[in-house]
Amino acid sequence: MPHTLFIADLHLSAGRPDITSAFLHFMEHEAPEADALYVLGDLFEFWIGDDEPGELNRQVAAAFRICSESGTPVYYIHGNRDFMIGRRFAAEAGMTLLPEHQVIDLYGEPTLIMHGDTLCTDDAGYQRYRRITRWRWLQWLFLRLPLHKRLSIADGIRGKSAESKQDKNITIMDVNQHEVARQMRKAGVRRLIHGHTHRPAMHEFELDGRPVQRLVLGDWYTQGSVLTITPKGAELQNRAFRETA
Ligand code: LP5
Ligand code: MN
Repeated sequence: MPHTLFIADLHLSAGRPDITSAFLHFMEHEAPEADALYVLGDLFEFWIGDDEPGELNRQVAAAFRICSESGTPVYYIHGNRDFMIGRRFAAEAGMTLLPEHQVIDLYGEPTLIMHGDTLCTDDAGYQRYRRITRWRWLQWLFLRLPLHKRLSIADGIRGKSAESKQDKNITIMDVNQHEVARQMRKAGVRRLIHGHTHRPAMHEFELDGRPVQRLVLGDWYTQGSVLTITPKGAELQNRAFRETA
C-alpha cells in the first residue's frame, strides 16, 4: 500500500548509540519502502553548525542520502534543538529543508506539518527565546565563533532551559488549543501533524463544525515512534529498540 512516513524528536547524540542504531535500522529497512519520509525536527539533541565534524552527523547524512537516492525523498522541518541545520548539511544528506509550517498533499488530504513548538504559545519565555535565536544576524555571528565556543554557549542554553522547565507548569508546555485552531484555519486543513511535545496521540475534534485531526509524534527516548499515512488513514506506532543496540 502506498504510504508516507513521519518521525520527530529522536534527539540523536553520540551519548545514545541505542537511538542511533534504531534510527539507522529504520532508515535501512523501513524508510526506503515509503513514498516519502518527513522528519519534523529535533532529529539531533542539538546542532551548532554544519561544519561540526562529528561521526554521527556523517552517518545520518549518509543514511538520508542513500534513502533519497533510492527513490524516497527526505524532507526536513527544523526543531527547536536543531534549527541551525543549514543548506550545507541538507545538501550532504540529499534532503529538502521545508519552511517551519508547510501544507502538503497526502493522498488527496491537505495536511499541515510543523515541529510543533510554535503551537506552545502559553510558554512565553520559550517564545521570546525562540524569536531571538531566529535573528539572522545573531545566527551569522554564532556560526563565526570557534566550535568550542559554540559548544559552550549551547551547553549554557541547555542548562538554562532545563532549569526554567522545572518551574514551568506541565500544561504551558503543551499546545494552546486556540493556536492549533488558528493555524489549521489559516492553512485551510483538516489534518495537522507535529512533534515537539513528546505527547504521542491522535486527537480528533471539531473545527468550525467539521471533524479534524491533530496527530502528535512521540520522542525516541526509550522506543521509536513512527507515523504512517496511507490513502486510508493514519497509524501511530512504536518501534522497540533492538537488543543488539
Ligand atoms: O528542548 P526541550 O524540550 O528540552 O525544551 C524546549 C525549550 N528549550 C529549548 C532549548 C533547547 O533545548 C536547547 C537548544 C540548544 C541550541 C544550540 C544552538 C544555539 C544556537 C544559538 C543561535 C543564536 O528550546 C524550552 C521549552 C520546552 O521546549 C517546552 O516547549 O519550555 O524553552 C525554554 O526552557 C526556554 C526558556 O524559557 C528560556 C531559556 C533562556 C535561555 C537563555 C540563554 C542565555 C544564553 C546563555 C549563554 C551562555
Ligand atoms: Mn522540540
